[in-house]
Amino acid sequence: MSLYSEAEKIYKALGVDVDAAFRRVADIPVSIHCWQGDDVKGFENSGSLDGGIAVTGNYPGCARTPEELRNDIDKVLSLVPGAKRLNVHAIYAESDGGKIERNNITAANFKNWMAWSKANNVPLDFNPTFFAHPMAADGFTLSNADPAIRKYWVEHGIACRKIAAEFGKAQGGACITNFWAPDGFKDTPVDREAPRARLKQSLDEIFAVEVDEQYDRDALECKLFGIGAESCTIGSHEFYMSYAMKNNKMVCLDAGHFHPTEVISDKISSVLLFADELLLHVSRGVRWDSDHVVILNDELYAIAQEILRHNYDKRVHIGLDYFDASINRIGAWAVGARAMQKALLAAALEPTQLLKEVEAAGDNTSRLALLEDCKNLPFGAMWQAYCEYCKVPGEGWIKQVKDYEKEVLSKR
Ligand code: RNT
Ligand code: ZN
Repeated sequence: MSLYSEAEKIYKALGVDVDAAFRRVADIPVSIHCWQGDDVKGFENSGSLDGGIAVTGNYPGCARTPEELRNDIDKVLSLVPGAKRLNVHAIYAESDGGKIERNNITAANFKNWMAWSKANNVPLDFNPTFFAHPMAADGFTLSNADPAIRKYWVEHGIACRKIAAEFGKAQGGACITNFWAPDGFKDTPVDREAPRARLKQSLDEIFAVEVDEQYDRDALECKLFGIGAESCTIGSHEFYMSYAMKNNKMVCLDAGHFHPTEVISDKISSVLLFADELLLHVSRGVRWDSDHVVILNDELYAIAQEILRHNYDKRVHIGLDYFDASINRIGAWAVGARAMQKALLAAALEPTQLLKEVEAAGDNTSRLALLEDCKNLPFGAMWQAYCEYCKVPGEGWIKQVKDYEKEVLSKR
């Protein structure tokens, strides 16, 4: 008797259909972020990373060109089970030698990404880039008091939605476009209202341009604070939640963008009682929004449980958002994406029906006991089998990363 069939019996006794769980999880797309591969640099050479986010480490082998980055992504995708999407930022625009102006970019600047998407059958998501640019030097973009600067960023937002719609058309399904702007004050402002009014005005101007919903859907990402913008973030939780609800947009909840004791897993069911869809940035903050590699911790389990227990498979869009340059970037990427898959699989293999029954009966003792016993289920055998089902390596996958490091990364 194999480890797998023993394990399957144990799950079956709890009322869990393992085959159905594999099929279900393999069908939930996870949008893998392109920016783990090159430390959020992009191809513009217009300035170093800012906006209150930071990448630390200088592990050798960073992708230097679009081709290198796409090759690295191919490697990562080969190590991650389940349905995948690729999340691209506007700074990953390519030009044929000319200078890229963010307010003027078009789908032509992403034709190589679109060709890659088609060839690999991996749909694209998109993000305007409101940071790492001379026009963002004072820390204010869409809420800037200077009308010329604000106009530039509004034009960027409009250009990005048009590009996203082209992606959507080409891939036959909506591209999710996520708006995050770093705007905020280092020290206590006197007027918190005016910049927020300008941000609202900018978003109104951006979304006033008709873009087919079938091809582009927009999300708005709030944040508590950023480095250098500790005292007041213009795009706060209340700001974007209100804006999104009123204007029929999605909110994006980033796991690192709230108070350290606050968790996004608890927010999902609240948001989805009022909105059709929601975007997540699955990340791991260590003491601050440090964007550490996602690992299988309590909060990751909880996020996956919330999605699966309430059958939000199609209403929650899962995006990854972390960047670590202190270790092999491909390994970092794959660890995080595989952890997301593990959490989804564990949630799909949970005896949810049983748990709901004891809860409904008011038997909180059994609920606690069962939840604890679930931690002893033979998940390892299931993970290995799920990886085989998805034709990706289970145990021992890191060897492939090490080989790639030797053959490819170390020669850069
Ligand atoms: C920053 C936000 C944002 C970025 C990416 C690169 O705090 O989380 O989503 O990480 O757009
Ligand atoms: Zn994010």
